[in-house]
Amino acid sequence: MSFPKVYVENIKKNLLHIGSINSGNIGYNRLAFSNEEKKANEWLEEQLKDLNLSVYKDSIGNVHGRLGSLDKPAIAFGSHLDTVNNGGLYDGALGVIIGLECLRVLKEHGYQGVPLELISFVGEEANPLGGTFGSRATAGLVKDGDVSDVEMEKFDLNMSKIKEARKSDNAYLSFLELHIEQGSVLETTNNQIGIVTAIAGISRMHVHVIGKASHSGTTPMNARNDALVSAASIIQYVSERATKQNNDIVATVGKLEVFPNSENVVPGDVQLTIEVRGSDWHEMKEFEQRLTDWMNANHRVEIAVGVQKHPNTLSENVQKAIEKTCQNSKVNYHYMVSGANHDANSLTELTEAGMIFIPSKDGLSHHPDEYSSWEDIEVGANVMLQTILELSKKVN
Ligand code: HGY
Ligand code: MN
Ligand code: MN
Repeated sequence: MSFPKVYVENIKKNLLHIGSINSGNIGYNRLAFSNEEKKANEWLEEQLKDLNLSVYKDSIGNVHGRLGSLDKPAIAFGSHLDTVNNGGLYDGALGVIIGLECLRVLKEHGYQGVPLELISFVGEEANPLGGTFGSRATAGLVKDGDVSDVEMEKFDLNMSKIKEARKSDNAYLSFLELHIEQGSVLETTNNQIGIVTAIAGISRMHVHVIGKASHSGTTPMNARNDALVSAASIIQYVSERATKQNNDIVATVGKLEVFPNSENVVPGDVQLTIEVRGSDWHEMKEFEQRLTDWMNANHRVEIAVGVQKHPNTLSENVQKAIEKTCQNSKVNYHYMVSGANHDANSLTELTEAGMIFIPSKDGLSHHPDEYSSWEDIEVGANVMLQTILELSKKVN
């Protein structure tokens, strides 16, 4: 087979089309399980059918497009088409669109190797069922009791559909995800490709801060029990403690609700989520315990455990295949840990998973101004294409 290359104009056209499926006017909005996510995946199904590939949507909405036999293990690759609120054009969608272009090019070049399968996973971003939902279900990581029936029914889901989406341990030979870095390591080290060695763990605590609602005009300042003032000191403490850590732990309070949330009522209750990430689970748990002890000693709180995703190392074999491709293509690369979570993390449960990062301008992501250059995108897409071939050679 002659040396296949991607056609970056295709990637640009398709990515901008996906970006046009948008429910909002600030940034890109295709929330998990929204009509926009569904429409984007329906468009992808059409593109895959136009390539005469074997296409199907599984029982929870993940879209699969396969080049080659359906009854042999495949090399899989993909990402997600949902976004955060007011998100960027590239997060998730770039990996799916580049996977589509790789399938198109390889089919055009008469590829005859091991089966190749593109997967677009639903519900990767934070959502009531827990992020990386579609890939966790594929890997059998969504267990009975993880999600309430009420929440599942909101998205027309149930445990039997979730279990039906699970793939067997030998379904895939490997899984590869191309993604924007969403940080500034590649930019500051002047590299075009990141080879991901591990994905940080995520642990979330849902904290109910308890105060006492009262009239904002008649309650003296020294007689108040203001839940929002307590929440503010908790948020300050979380940020200060995380900053003082001498490890890679980061901690965020990105979601907060005030009750009754009225201008003339002293806040009685606050619901907030503390998210802790890091590459060492034991350090993360120690840090959380410190927060919990301090909150219990200084405020009235009820704490519920949220999403718990352990950090995972990625496959050495896949890392080496990406490295070999970069060396052959004379592209400078950098080994690195991912602070963001990805569907590849879920797939480590099922097969050898790896990730290719391309640079994010100013390290910005989950923001309308998220940007990666078409030059970096073309380099990344060709590294993805050649890595797929490198992995398929290892099998034949
Ligand atoms: O939260 C994450 O790390 C990913 O962007 N869903
Ligand atoms: Mn994201
Ligand atoms: Mn993503």
